[in-house]
Amino acid sequence: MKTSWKILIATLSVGLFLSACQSKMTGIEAIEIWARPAIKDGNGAVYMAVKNHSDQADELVAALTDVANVVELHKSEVNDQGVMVMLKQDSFPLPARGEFLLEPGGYHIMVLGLKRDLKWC
Ligand SMILES: [Cu+2]
Repeated sequence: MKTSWKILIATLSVGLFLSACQSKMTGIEAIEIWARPAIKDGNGAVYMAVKNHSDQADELVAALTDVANVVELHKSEVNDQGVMVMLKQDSFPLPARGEFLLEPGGYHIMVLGLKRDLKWC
């Protein structure tokens, strides 16, 4: 059965700590989670690898956090005028027994309206 996943991004009071929903029962795992430093009231991007250890394709449909007013799934790409743009996505595919990479210049979780600075831990 296909499940729609949401990633939870949490914070500690000092620096940035990210954790993600992980389920050994269903086999969805988020690893290597990181974000560039960003300032309060600004925007930031979160990157990670999402592994699907199960035999069925799945999808990531949302991300949740308490550090931003809005969280969106985005894809960066160069448009036909040669300008880098970010496009909101409805979901990210999680292929069976595969991995989906969120990385600079590609897919990412966009955090808009930061409630505090994001700092390196
Ligand atoms: Cu973005």
